[in-house]
Amino acid sequence: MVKNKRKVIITSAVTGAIHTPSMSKHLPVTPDEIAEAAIGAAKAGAAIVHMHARDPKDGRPSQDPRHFEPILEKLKNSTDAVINITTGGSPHMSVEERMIPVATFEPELASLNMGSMNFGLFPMLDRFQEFAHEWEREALENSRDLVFKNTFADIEKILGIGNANDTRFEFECYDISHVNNLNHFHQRGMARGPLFVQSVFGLLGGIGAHPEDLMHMRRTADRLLGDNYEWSILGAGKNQMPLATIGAAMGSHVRVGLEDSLWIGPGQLAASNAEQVTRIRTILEALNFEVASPDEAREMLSLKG
Ligand code: KMH
Ligand code: ZN
Repeated sequence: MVKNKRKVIITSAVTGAIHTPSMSKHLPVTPDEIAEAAIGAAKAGAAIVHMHARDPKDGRPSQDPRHFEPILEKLKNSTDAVINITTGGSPHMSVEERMIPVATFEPELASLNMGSMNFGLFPMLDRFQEFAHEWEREALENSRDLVFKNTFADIEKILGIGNANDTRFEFECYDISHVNNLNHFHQRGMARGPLFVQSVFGLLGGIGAHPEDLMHMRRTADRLLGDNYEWSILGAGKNQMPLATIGAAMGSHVRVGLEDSLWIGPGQLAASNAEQVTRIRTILEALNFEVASPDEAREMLSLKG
């Protein structure tokens, strides 16, 4: 008897707000580039595309709906991938600014950061020194004194918008306490299952990226959330492929993309988001998993479609 293979959801986070244009010529910046990158990732096997926008003038992260609109328009006409819009924006923005695109476009899925943390981007100054725009260096320098603020009130506000519009969430947990916070909102009926838990490893200010960290996150989520969650893994930088592989072998979904890592190998920039999706897809298929389609992801996560 042939057994069904487990379906794994690949998310591609195509541009984000952490990396800056001078770090990689492959980082999509204009609406056209961002849309094309997401379409390429979806063609390569990503069921979900996690979207940020940038100001095409200088590549600065932007939550202005006018910067999202052409991207979303193009995506709707070219792919049925699930669109996941950020509420994280950039850690330098206020929560009010960060919520605007999700309130405006009412997507199927949105990110939600489950706690406050330090967000240390300054170590990237060791690797990158040449910047075309002064804001890039400033963003890295200023991160020495940066708190990524996600208070309980902030989380409640964002949950309120999502629940009013039937937008579900990718709950981003950068540390163990964030899983506790998610459990709190789940117990109160504000975070609705199946919970899509994105465990984030290897950011300075969050949990580390050792397999023991991953095990601890998994055990905590199992203990607190039981059968109510779908688990996904995101490793920052060089941790991207190794942690996605370990997580997938243990039953997780995976997230890749230039938002989380600019690399495809040591010292080798990824040429595109699609390249990272293809790499993880090859690994997943070698592990005898199947890649979930967008509709399969919708069903697993109970999205509105
Ligand atoms: N850059 C990721 C580690 C968000 O968009 O809400 C976090 C992120 C935040 O994806
Ligand atoms: Zn993001």
